[in-house]
Amino acid sequence: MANVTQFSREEIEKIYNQPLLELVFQAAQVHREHQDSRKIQCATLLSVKTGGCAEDCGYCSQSAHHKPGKVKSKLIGLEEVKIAAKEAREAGSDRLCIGAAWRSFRNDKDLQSVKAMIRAIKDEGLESCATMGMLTQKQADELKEAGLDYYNHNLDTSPEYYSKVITTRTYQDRLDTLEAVRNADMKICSGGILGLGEEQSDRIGLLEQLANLEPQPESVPINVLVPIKDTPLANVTPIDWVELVRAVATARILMPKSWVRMSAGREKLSEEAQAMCFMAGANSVFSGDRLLTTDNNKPDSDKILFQKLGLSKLEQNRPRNANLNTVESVEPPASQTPLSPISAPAQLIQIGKKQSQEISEDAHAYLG
Ligand code: SAM
Ligand code: DTB
Ligand code: SF4
Repeated sequence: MANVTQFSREEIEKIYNQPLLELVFQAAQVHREHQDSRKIQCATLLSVKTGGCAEDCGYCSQSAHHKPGKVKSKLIGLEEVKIAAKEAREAGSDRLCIGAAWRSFRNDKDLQSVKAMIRAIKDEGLESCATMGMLTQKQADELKEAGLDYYNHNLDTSPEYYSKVITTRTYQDRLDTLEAVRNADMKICSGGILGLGEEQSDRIGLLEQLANLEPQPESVPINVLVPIKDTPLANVTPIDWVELVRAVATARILMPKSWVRMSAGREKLSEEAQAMCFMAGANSVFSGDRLLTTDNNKPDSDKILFQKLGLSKLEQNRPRNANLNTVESVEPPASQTPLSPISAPAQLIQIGKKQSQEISEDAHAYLG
């Protein structure tokens, strides 16, 4: 069903700019209404082709336009993916996301190799995600046919700021690929990066774009810039953690049923800032000590943090070597009975009264 609710930028601004603790409280309530707030979904990343990318994304270590990205690897072999999938599963992840530094698929051979990788991930009983640049409808359909559950393609920032960061493609190119993913009946993983030198209004503009996608993305990764030496954004002033918490909380309120994932940049956050993000409704992380080309939190430190906070990994426990046709992709536990129900205050912030799809109806009913 189409989502006819349009969250306006003004409505989102009002939510985003509340006193921080009110915002976090509100997001925590929405979280408990729609999700099991004690569970954290864990995804593992694997770079299957690194560097040499034709795009010029100003933040990226893999762009051939910047010094660090000039060296490129070949597409790794299927066996490596099988090993990574097994390790990811054993480490408690339930999704493996494979990433390739491509503007788009170069040829059919690469597409067929990636399809084999997707099948191997599914055979391990994991959810599959891929991020490989732009897709045509035919490519999206083929990936779906191979068993791909999610396609990651970030909008990254607001439409207005986009060309300050990337010049080799447009915002509309991104939206077109997301549409192809949807048309292929795959789930969308789409989010952005904070700390690109953007204004607060750009962060709000990003959230506006994501929340108004029809339907909303099932996964919303929120990255904080990991500065890469010798890239155009290497020396941008780091973002305050409070802005991250505001973005996470606002994402949770606007997209109550999505996985809101603390993605790149988590390694530099204190335990306290991470705890605040979980309080604000983040319910997914990348686990494993590497992202694509940069470091991630050590599994031991995550274990300690989760123990301190009383959080546990979701671990959806699907059978290994599951038959592709019978494994259902598990949705966020939307209809779960809240663990510690907190009654909603009669009136929080008015964010619009227009008709919407179920997701947005919930948010509006709750908030309006
Ligand atoms: N090439 C594909 C694409 O751009 O869609 C997929 C790979 S790309 C590395 C995936 C996402 O990682 C980007 O859209 C961006 O949001 C994030 N990312 C890349 N480099 C980053 C960095 N240095 N710091 C934070 N996030 C980063
Ligand atoms: C996303 O939003 N973040 C992940 C995943 N999707 C593919 C990638 C983060 C990359 C961080 C920089 C690096 O390791 O190269
Ligand atoms: Fe990096 Fe992806 Fe941009 Fe290529 S398209 S430069 S891999 S972020």
